[in-house]
Amino acid sequence: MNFYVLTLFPEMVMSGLNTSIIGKGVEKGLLNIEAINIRDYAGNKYGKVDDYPYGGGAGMLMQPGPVYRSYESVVDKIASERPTRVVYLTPTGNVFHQDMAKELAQEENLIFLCGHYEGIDERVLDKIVTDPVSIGDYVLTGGELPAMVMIDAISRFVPGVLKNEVSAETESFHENLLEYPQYTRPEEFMGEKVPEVLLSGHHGKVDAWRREQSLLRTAKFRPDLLKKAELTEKERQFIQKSLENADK
Ligand code: 6GU
Repeated sequence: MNFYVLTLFPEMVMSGLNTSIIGKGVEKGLLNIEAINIRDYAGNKYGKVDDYPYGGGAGMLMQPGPVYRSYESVVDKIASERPTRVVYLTPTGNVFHQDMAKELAQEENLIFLCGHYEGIDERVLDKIVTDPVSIGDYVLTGGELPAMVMIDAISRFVPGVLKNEVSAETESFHENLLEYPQYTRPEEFMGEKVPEVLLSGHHGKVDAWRREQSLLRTAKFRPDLLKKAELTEKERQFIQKSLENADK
């Protein structure tokens, strides 16, 4: 899968994605990440890419020309029949989530556009952006970190990137339930023992305990997710009972 990031800070994007599992994915040739410096398409000898907003107001805006030319350079390079989706990182976009990561991972090529200053001239956004995306309700100084967050989450769904393929699915947001707690050695840490059932070697009991823990955690920390989760009647009753006991 190819990721093309249009940015004023290419080193930031590249240095953040060359380590750990994503870096391995690049080494293995499963992922290709390229940062394109919008400033290289400034079209003037000063590398100036921003200007004052018409109508006044605080700060500077990125001009449409350099953004469009950097985009064109990528489109020419991809030379695909199919139009390539362009993700614009903006706090006013649709909020990113796991299903969106999974869906975007089906694409062969993705372009990310990172804004800076107070934003980007609307006309170029209208021309090229297909997917405006936010990573949550807070404001960041630029789109680079959100682009890196998205590339990480999407890459986990590219076959071969994760060692253990099942873990792309059986993780924190699978089936809209939070992940159960996990333990490794030592058996006792600062007086706290690993739950007995995990040492029992009884897989059926371990699975049942983990499922219960997922249900309890989700009910406690993310009750909003439970509405979307597929639960048996028995499981719904189990949650109801445990919530009643917690109130006492
Ligand atoms: Cl995608 N960009 C910026 N600048 N701030 C954000 C964001 C994106 N998502 C949340 N805050």
